[in-house]
Amino acid sequence: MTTRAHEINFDGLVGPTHNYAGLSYGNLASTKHKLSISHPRRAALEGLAKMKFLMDLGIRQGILPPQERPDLPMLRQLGFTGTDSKIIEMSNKEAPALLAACSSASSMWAANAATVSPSADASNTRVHFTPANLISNFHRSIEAPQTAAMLKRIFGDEKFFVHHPPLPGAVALSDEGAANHTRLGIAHGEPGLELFVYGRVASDATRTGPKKFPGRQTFEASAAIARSHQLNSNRTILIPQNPKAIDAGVFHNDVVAVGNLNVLFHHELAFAPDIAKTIATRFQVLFGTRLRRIEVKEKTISLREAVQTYLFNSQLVSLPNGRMALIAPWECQERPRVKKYLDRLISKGDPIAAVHYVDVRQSMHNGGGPACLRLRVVLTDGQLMRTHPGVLLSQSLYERLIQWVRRYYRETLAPRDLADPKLLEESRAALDELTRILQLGSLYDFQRS
Ligand code: SUG
Repeated sequence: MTTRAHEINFDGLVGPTHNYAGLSYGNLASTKHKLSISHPRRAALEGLAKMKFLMDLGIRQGILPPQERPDLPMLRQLGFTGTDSKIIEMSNKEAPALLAACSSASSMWAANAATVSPSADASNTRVHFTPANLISNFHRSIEAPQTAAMLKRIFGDEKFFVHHPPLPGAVALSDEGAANHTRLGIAHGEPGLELFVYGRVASDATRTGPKKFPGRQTFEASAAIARSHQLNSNRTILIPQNPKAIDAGVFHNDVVAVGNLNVLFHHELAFAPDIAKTIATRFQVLFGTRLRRIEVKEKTISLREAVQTYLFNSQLVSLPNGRMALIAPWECQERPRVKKYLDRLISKGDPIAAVHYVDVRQSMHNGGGPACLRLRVVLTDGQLMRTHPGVLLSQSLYERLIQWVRRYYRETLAPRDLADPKLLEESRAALDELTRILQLGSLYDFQRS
């Protein structure tokens, strides 16, 4: 008998310090918008509107709270002393890049929070979580400890959930979480086929990699996670990313590919040549049915246009009626060629029945589309019962969160505002209130000290 399971998207709620600091080399949008003025309130409302849209489609939706920013404990660890205001002042004066990194709201991109394997895939039949170490960028590497604590709080029951520590913070084990991980199969509750895509092999310096931008995910990191999640090696494929894609600004594989159940939607240059066919063959052998592979040729939509529109960073979701829909970034309908492609794709009605465009432009300006904002967690009914209910979206929670954002978030944030000690106070007040709304208890360091 099939175990009933649901894929739940847990979206990272955008934090009050959302800003454009140009922190991510190889992420073209982040570089382009460096030092422009951000709109934290709009960003958070856009994110919430996307969550509500999915909920209204009948898809379960979860929320991951933002992290404590600016990260005062980290600034202290970096040698700044004195009162909180003094620390902000001195770090702004002596090391503004560190203050910007410690103020980033980057935990919103929950696809990078962790890699999650459903219990159906793990030999010990528990759900496995490995928070990503995110060591490729300092501002992201500081997310791991808070992510680990938060996931343990939400998925606390050890009988159902296994929490691995983030991989060691070494260049050879650089891990960017579920952004480089896709799961295919025939039903969410059945054993699947897990794809891990890596950008470089740390132990093989002779291998031809990207020339311009760094590959963030290593083979070694992906392999370690597949091992500790107790996955069946026959149902796991480690896949090299195409170096051309990385050099075109594809720092995570989810910018050029997205999969759901028996559908894999990807750009021709997403993977190293012929890999997509290998995936299809393995799928056929394992499930006795054909993988519906939608490959978009470079001549139809170039990598450049894929990166500009984040077409493949759409969420590919199963609707309650069994059909699939694509939740695409707004930017896709602004590009006639991409819009035309999508119109044609859905006119067939199968395997993708509809496209819905969502406006997450504040996040997009930092290189984060709809799929970057969510962490997919497959849970059975029993596991869902053991998940902290306070973070599951409902109409009333949505309305409370809208009010909360309107009350605490600034309209705009200029780069110089990161030096304003009031921003720290406001952010703490907001997060303190949020932990009450989500019934999370004292989650943050400042609530305990
Ligand atoms: O890691 N941007 C994020 C975007 C992450 C997108 N996630 C996925 N593709 N899954 C990153 O590059 C920019 C922050 C700044 O520049 O202020 C940033 O961190």
